[in-house]
Amino acid sequence: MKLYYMPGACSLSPHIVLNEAGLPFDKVKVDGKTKSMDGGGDYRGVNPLGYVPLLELDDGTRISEGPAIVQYIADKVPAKNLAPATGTMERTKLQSWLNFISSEMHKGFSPLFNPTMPEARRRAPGRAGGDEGRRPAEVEARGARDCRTNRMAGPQRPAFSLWRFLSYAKRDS
Ligand SMILES: N[C@@H](CCC(=O)N[C@@H](CS)C(=O)NCC(=O)O)C(=O)O
Repeated sequence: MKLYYMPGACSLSPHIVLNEAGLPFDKVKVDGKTKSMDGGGDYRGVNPLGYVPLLELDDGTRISEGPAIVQYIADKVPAKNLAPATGTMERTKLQSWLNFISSEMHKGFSPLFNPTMPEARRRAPGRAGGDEGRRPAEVEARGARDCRTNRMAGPQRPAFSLWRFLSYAKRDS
């Protein structure tokens, strides 16, 4: 398997999961600006959308989208108990969190870190009727509840969603 990644990007999430899985993998560093790959070549030839992460299997199959990649890896090593079994409510809960983080957080908030975004746009109210302000506290409470009830986290079952969240705060190298 081969993981295409950019330092400081959300590709850290599958990077961590691959390490937790203990599966052998190669990694290819992609330059975020030029899209050139370490070792040569244009990454857009691998993923025409130009973004990471992307996992390439040994048979050449390419999987994009972080939530799909981390679940694929977890399902390769069920004995590691990295994710709840497919078809269970616990798995559905995990998918709910992964989707929330990808759509509401990642794509919702990352534009705010774009230095070229005009200040007025940055401060413009959203269309959620003022709900944005109270969402962080509500989400935090829900996360704590899910962790307490061991729906998706526990000593043997690190929370993917937490990994995914942390990938926005940490850096690969
Ligand atoms: N929907 C994709 C989004 C991936 C994504 O936005 N990756 C960012 C890094 S965090 C990226 O590669 N950005 C460079 C670009 O879009 O050109 C996923 O969830 O995996």
